[in-house]
Amino acid sequence: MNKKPTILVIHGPNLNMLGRREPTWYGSATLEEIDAEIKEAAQEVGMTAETFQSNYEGAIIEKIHQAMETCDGVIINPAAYTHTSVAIRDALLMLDIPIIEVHLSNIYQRETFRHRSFVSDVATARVAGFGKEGYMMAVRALSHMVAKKANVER
Ligand code: CA2
Repeated sequence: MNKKPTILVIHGPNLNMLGRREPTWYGSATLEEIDAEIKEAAQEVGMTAETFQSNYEGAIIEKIHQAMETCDGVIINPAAYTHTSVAIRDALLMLDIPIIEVHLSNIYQRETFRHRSFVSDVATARVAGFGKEGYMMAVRALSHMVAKKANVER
């Protein structure tokens, strides 16, 4: 029997504080609640989701390296590293699986420094401004992308 596709969901710095501060931009759900919803959404479309959060750039990069061997797709909210990290961009460039960039807030309604993303042109697609629903949308979109890729490779 074929193994279920596995996706990795990466949350960048400070997202472990969700639900505790700044609900106007980021909503009131905690990261634990969002992760539980992501896993449920993945199950519903026949995939397994692993979730990971780190406040450290190097830890995120190492997780992306691991995904090269183990995952069929990646969802990433690089948080503030979106706007600064060439290193995370370079790590994502090594992947040949679909990547979806997610932001809780609409970064274009915010300060100009948030408008630049080092990840967007490396990602397959981007979701921004839908709050935590953006992750669920990304999971469903990724399931279509993964299925399409599997058909092509067969
Ligand atoms: O909208 C998003 O998802 C962001 O990636 C969130 C980042 C921000 O730097 C990006 O520009 C847009 C910030 C995450 C900070 O998370 C917090 C969570 C709770 C309380 C305070 C910050």
